[in-house]
Parts: sequence; structure tokens; C-alpha cells
Amino acid sequence: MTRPLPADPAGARQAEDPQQPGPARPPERSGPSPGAVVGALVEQARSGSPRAVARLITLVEDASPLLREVMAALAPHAGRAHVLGITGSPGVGKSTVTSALVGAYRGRGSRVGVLAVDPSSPFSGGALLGDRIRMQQHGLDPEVYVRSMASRGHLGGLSWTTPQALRVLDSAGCDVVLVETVGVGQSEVEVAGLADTTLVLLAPGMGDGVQAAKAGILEVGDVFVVNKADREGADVTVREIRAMISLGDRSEPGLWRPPVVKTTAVQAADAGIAELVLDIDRHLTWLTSTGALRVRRIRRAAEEIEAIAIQTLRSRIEDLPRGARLEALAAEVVDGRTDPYRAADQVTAALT
Ligand SMILES: Nc1nc2c(ncn2[C@@H]2O[C@H](COP(=O)(O)OP(=O)(O)OP(=O)(O)O)[C@@H](O)[C@H]2O)c(=O)[nH]1
Ligand SMILES: [Mg+2]
Repeated sequence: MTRPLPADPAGARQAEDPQQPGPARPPERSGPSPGAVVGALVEQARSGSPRAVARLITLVEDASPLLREVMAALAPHAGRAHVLGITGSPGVGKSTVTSALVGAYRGRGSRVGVLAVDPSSPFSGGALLGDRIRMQQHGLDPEVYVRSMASRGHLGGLSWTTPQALRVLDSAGCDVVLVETVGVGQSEVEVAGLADTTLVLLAPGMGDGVQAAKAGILEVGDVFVVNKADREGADVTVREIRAMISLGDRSEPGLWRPPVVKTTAVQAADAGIAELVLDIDRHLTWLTSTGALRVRRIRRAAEEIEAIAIQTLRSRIEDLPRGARLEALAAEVVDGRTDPYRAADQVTAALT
């Protein structure tokens, strides 16, 4: 499916492209200003260059000082992509369903972005998603951008890098962006915070229904997918999920009632995928017509702003002058010369 975005290691970047806006390049050197370089990169990304998109996402991962300009240049173009979050237990078929969805969206001419967050299966080079053979069929498709990211980067993970990478893919003109996260810990709840539409995948016979209820993902699912429907027990799982959904408080008029779709993503025929796409479309229509889309996106942007602000404060704390330095204060706390509250007051006072 997909052509993986070029890995773009730092060394190769510098050697290949004299315009590469890496942080190592001193601004006073002659040549285009960082602003001009960012502008050119954003233009290239928007006109469909996978390489430019890859570079912009690398700037996100590197927390490059250029990000501020990148995001300013991208801002007017944001908000057009339908962001789909895909979550579920390891091995349930998230990558395979993602591949099938990419195929379906490409079939109607959409430009598609895929972010795989913390994939448990190896995800590099040509071996992208679960269904490698199908992937290779789309290997030369420049309208599909795929990138895998570690969820716990040095800046605190999903809450920081993933929304920024999403922003790049969205502003680069993707009609749909699929975000795959492994359903362990908090990531499914976090991905629901990012997505316009959250797909929760389950498989028959894994006790997934019960697990889903325990993990709280019944609340975050907008569309439930019982994948591996070729296996025994799929209908039982569908019934279980339907029953659990109807126990929730979502059946009031005007509220979205999450559909449960059966898929068999490994078959060439992609059983259920067309229906899944229709349900995803219906959800987008519901989001738009009720104003829920704007509410979700405002909440998402608020989290983004907060994450950036916290990050800024954190680095300013690290840069504090000697007297208020965190370690010095910590030593005073350890020695009993002050308490953590008074120490924290000193830190915050020094920030203003
Ligand atoms: N029988 C059957 N197997 C499937 C189906 N969908 C996926 N699989 C298989 O299930 C295995 C796991 O699929 P993946 O798509 O890698 O699952 P995943 O949820 O992305 O896995 P992780 O990213 O490792 O959590 C692969 O061997 C797939 O070929 C299906 O509909 N039916
Ligand atoms: Mg996967």
C-alpha cells in the first residue's frame, strides 16, 4: 500500500540537500532564511511531495526550533482531513484493516495519511502494515503517506508529537488520516482524543468484548469493528458488543449510536470494508451536522496548546539561572532547609 515516507536520517539529509533546514545549519550563513526554507518545504508538501512531508514530520520528531515557523505556515491549511483513530488489542488486525481502508479511500481518489503509533510489529522499509503483499501493490502510490512514530518520545509522547504529525498530514492535503495505536494502557483513550472518528477493533473469541468494557473503550468507540469475521464466533461478539452499547446511555435521540461492523480484512474481497467506510462517512456527517466535530476539534486543539505550553515551561525551568535551579532547590528539600511547596514557588516566581 503504501510507500513508507523516506526514513530521512539526519546525515543523509545534510549530504543530499543543501536546503535542508536542519538545526545544525547556522542561520547567519548565506542562503535562504529559515522562513523561506520552511515556506518552500510546506509548498512542496502541499503539492504532494512525500519527501517534503517526511521532512516536516522529522522536524516534529526532532522538536526542531523551526517547528514554530512550520506550524505557522501550515495553520491556514489545517482542518480538512477526516482523522480516524484505530485501536484494539495487539494482533486484532488494526494494520490489516488500515491497509484495506487505505485501498478503499484510494479507490475514491482520496489522499491518505497513515500514522502508526508505537507499532508492536516491525514497521520499516517496504514492510509496512500487516498485509505486506497488498502493501506492495500500492508501493509507488505517491498519494499515500505512511509514518510510524514512537508514542513515548522525549517530549512525552502521543500528547505531543502525534497531534503535530497529524497537523502536517492534514495540512499537506490528506483527505483522510488514519492513526493506528496499540490498545494497551491509555493509548486508546488518547487516540480517541485525537480522532474525529474512533474505530475500536475486536476479534471473535478473544474475550475482547469483556476486555473492551473493562478498559473503558466502549465509551470511546464511534464505530466498532469485529474483524476476523471469517473465524468462528464473530456473530456472538457482534451481539455482545451491541448489547453492551445498548446498555450505555447513547440511545437518546440525536446521539450517535455506534454501529458494529464485521470485516474480514485478509480476503482479497475485503468483506465488510465498504460497509465500514459507509459507517465512517455517516459518522462524519453526524459530527458535522450536530456540531460535534467542532467540539471535538476544539478539545483536541486545547490539549495541543496545553502540551506545548507545558513543554515550554519545562524547558524554561531547565534554563533557570543558578539560584533557582531545580537541582539546587531539590538539594535544599532533601536537606530539610526548605519544603517542596516553597521551592516550587521560587521556580514559578523565577519564570514570570
Ligand atoms: N483470519 C483472519 N486473519 C486476519 C484478519 N485480519 C488480520 N488478520 C491476521 O492477523 C494478524 C495480525 O494482523 P495485524 O493487522 O498485524 O494486527 P495489528 O492489530 O495491527 O497488530 P499489532 O500492530 O501488532 O497490534 C496477521 O497475521 C493478519 O494477517 C482477518 O480478517 N481474518
Ligand atoms: Mg499493527
